[in-house]
Amino acid sequence: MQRIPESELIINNRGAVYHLDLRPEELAHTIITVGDPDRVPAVSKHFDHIEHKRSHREFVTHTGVLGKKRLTVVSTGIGPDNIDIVLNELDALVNIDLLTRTIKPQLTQLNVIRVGTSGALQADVPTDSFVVSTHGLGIDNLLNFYRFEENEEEKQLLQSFITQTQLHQRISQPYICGGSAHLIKHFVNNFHHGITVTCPGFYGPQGRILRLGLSNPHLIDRLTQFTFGPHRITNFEMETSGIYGLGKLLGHHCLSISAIVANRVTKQFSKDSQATIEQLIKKTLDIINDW
Ligand code: R1P
Ligand code: URA
Repeated sequence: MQRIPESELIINNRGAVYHLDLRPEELAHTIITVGDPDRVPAVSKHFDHIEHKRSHREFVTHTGVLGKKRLTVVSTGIGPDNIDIVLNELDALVNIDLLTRTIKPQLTQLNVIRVGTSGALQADVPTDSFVVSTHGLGIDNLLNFYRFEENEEEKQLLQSFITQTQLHQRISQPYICGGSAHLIKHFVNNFHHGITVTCPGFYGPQGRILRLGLSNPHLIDRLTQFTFGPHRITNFEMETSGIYGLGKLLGHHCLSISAIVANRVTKQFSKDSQATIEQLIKKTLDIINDW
C-alpha cells in the first residue's frame, strides 16, 4: 500500500485533518454542509444532543444525534475552492487510515447534503421556495483539475448547453454531474427540481452589474432559456457542481438543496431569508430523520 506523504495530507498534532480540524470519530456518515458558519448551530440546535464541536477558519463542525441518526453539520464557507478542501478531507476521514497514511481497502460511503441559499433563474421558481439540484453544472473550473468524465446523458446535456449558450468562449470548460438518485427520491413534495449552475463568484460570474462591465452580458438570459428535453436550469449558486463531481469521483451520495433568496428574472429578494432557511433546515432534518 502506497503511503500518502505528510505534504499531501496534512494531519495536525491532534491527529485531525488540517483544515476541518476533525478526527475520524468526530464525524458522522450523514453530513449536512452549509455555507455560513452561523448556520451550523441553526442546524444542530435541532439535535437531541451534540457530541463534538470543532472550529477552524470558516469550517465549523457540530456532530450529534437526531432521533436514531448520527449527523454532522459542517460549514464550508463560500465557493468551489472550499469544496475541494471539504470533500477531500471528509473523504480522508473515512477512507484513509490517518495513522498508516494508506487508503483503506473497503470504501465507506458518506451521505453529503448541502443546505444552502441560491438565486433562481426561472420566474416560476419564486423567492422562499426550495430547489433540489438534479445536476450541478459547473462553470467554476474545479472538476477540470481531476480525471472526470460525464456519463452519456450528462455528455449530451453538456454539449447542448455549450451549443445553446456559447458561454465556453469566455470561461473555462463547463462540466456537469448528476446528484444522487438515492437521496433525491426523498425530496419530492414541495421542492422544485432542476439543474443548478455553480459559479466561481457572486457578482460578475452570476451576471450582477455594479460598476463593472461583463464579458457575458447575456449570461442570465442564456441560462434561463436553456432547455434539453425535460431539463432546465432552475438556479445558481457556488458549491453544488463541486460537491456532486467530487462526491461522485470519491464514491459518496450527494445532494444539494437550496432556499431561493433571490429571483434574478423577477428581480425580487426574499423579505425574510432567515425564516426561509430555517424552514428548509427543519424540512431537511425531518426528511433525513424519516428515511
Ligand atoms: C453566496 O452568498 C453564498 O450563498 C450560497 C452560495 O452558494 C454562496 O456560498 O450558499 P450558502 O448560503 O450556503 O453559502
Ligand atoms: N447565493 C448565490 O450564490 N446567489 C444568489 O443569488 C443568492 C444566494
